[in-house]
Amino acid sequence: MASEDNVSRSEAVATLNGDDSHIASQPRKVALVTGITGQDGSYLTEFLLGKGYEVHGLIRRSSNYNTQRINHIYVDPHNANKALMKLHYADLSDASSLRRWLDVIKPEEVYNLAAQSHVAVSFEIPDYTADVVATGALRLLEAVRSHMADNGRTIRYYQAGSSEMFGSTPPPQSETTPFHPRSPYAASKVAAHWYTVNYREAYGLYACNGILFNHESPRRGENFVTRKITRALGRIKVGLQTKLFLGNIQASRDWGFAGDYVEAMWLMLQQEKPDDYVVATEESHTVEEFLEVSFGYVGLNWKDHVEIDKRYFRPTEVDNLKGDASKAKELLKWKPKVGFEQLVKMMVDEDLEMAKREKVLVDAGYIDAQQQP
Ligand code: NDP
Ligand code: GDR
Repeated sequence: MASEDNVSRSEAVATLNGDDSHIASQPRKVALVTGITGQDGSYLTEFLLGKGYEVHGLIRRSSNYNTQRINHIYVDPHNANKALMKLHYADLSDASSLRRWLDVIKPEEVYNLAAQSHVAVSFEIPDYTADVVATGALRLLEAVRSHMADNGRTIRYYQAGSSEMFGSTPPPQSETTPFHPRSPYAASKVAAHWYTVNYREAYGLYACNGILFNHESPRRGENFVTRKITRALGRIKVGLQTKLFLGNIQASRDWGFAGDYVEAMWLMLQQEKPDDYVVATEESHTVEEFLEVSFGYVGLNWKDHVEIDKRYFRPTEVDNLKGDASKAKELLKWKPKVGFEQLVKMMVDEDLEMAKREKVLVDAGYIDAQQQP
């Protein structure tokens, strides 16, 4: 059986030095997070640790370490009092692993963030995407249901839903807007959404769908458009790259900051009754506007560097997403703190620093200057 000992890598990670003895003396809530190694998983874990939780993350086996986003909060489990984030091998395609870890960990809250989350890639691997995103959510819901029934326990469940589910339905999109998914990814998220509603209605499970609009950060995966732009921009600025190839830059998205959005996930599980909520900034910008703000911030003109490449166009596109988050604002008392320009600048600043470090290594001959990350 896999255990956290298998994934303890004290030599590769920093330790937390803060004195948390005041928290350690209180009973801790226990959360289980799938997708903990992803963008949202890392922010949610930081948030929950800050609230005094013990956080267990399910990670999947990969041939290279995949814990870069959480290394800074990892503590060697031999340091038992301070190791409040624990990692276990599991996979959303492996039902037995999900049930086993629920039985061992006995969490109060489960956050299902794991997914093959790239829309364009879902057209390339539709079967796998459906297995992980749709059936994976069903496997986890069923594991939660059966664990609760067998152990007389209750668990609160969060499902990471997406604005992609609205697809071609025009904005503004709210909880009552009909879904019209435009990719295998989006159709799979619609299935996961309704599985979650069904488990709530059929078994009385406290289960919530967060319908989150795009949220970004310096930890965003490098092949999503915002990070692809800011990574390339940093490299262009320091002379490691000249061109950036993009697809449809007329698409509009409602972009918020991931750090703000994980708080909404947690708030959904703290209410009296389970429900579904849209989480969005209620402001929409095209990819072109993102280019203008980001390149303009460092004194460059995006038109000198960007080329349109047909391979980044999708068979069906989602043209315009803009959320109506009034329900979350009213009932969860949630609102975004970081605005569009601040988000863009935060990402550019971080990626410029990364590019400068990269340049030092390239100049010293330690790494090659790849044209495009
Ligand atoms: P990421 O792509 O950054 O992270 C996805 C996570 O899922 C990673 O930890 C990944 O592991 C894990 N994962 C992938 N496949 C499996 C599997 N078969 N079994 C177990 N774990 C798996 O996504 P985000 O953090 O951006 O998003 C979190 C969730 O929210 C996703 O479900 C996404 O679809 C959804 N969402 C995201 C939005 C956004 O704008 N970011 C908006 C709306 C919804 P590994 O590190 O090994 O790849
Ligand atoms: P999205 O994010 O599909 O909205 O899904 P992404 O950043 O991939 O695309 C946003 C828009 O930009 C256009 N685009 C490009 N996209 C990428 N990735 N690469 C390019 O070169 C490029 N050029 C233009 C796209 O066509 C699209 O219109 C994200 C994911 O996080 C999902 O998991 C999540 O559910 C939704 O956001 C909400």
